[in-house]
Amino acid sequence: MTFDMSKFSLEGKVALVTGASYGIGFGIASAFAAAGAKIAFNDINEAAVERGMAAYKEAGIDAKGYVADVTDEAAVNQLIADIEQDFGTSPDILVNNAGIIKRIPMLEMSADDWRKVIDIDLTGPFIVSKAVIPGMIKKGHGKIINICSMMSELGRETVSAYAAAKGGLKMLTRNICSEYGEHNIQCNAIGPGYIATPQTAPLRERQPDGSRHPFDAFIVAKTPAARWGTPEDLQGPAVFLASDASDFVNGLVLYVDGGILAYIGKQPQ
Ligand code: NAP
Ligand code: GCO
Repeated sequence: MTFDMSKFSLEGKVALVTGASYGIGFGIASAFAAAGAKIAFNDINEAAVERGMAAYKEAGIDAKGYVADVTDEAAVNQLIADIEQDFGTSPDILVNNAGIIKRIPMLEMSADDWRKVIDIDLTGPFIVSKAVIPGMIKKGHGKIINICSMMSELGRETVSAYAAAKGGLKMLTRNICSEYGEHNIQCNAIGPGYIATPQTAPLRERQPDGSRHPFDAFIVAKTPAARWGTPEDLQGPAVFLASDASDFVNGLVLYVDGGILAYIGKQPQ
């Protein structure tokens, strides 16, 4: 029995990565391009899309950017129609990456702030998945990758809305798997650990005395790899889940966390 390495190729595929002007989404889209995929991405405003286009161009990637808020169903349906127009086909691969976090103690969090996080981090992936699945059914194949989190498994102070959304996104992943697996659509998730991006920059800021942020030191002590992750750490797992090599993998949350979820943490010295 031989193994055809071309199963890891994304040649001829169209990938939509949401919120991918920078950060984890940009890293994943860049890996997909290297694996042969054509790249579409969206962001919430023209300025962000332009910044993203410049970054892809600098990386030698011919990506197309679109303005669309993932919580706006009409805008998302127009996004998919525009992609079909521009690429000649609907997305074969969707990465629901766009997301926000609000770090507020629950008793101080307004219902509006709660709703905004849930709307972007959970309802957004529902809306975008609903828009791309019909095209995947027509094609007879599709790959959906939801970007979950360690907070799909664990809570911590100040991130109640985010953890609830990412826990829900884990179950949405399993439900899309259950409902559309018979159409050869695989819906999986990546659960990044703590990754150095703008979203976590406040947790890594140097203190006024120049020392490391206490949370920075805490995460490094809690992670067997003894470091923060980078978007590059997520590229190989994302290409695997977007490729034919994972056609019998469905409903999985693949944690890419340096081992943090497996580790009780280093004894304080
Ligand atoms: P990031 O640096 O904050 O980037 C988030 C991206 O999503 C930005 O491009 C942002 O655009 C976009 N976005 C926000 N709201 C949007 C909306 N309504 N519609 C369309 N785009 C929207 O975050 P990141 O660290 O790269 O994280 C990306 C994903 O990974 C998120 O889902 C996050 O929850 C998840 N994650 C991150 C970590 C980590 O440690 N960094 C770990 C686990 C999971 P604007 O800049 O224009 O707002
Ligand atoms: C936080 C962090 C985390 C990471 C990530 C961990 O405030 O605890 O932002 O939520 O972003 O989700 O997997």
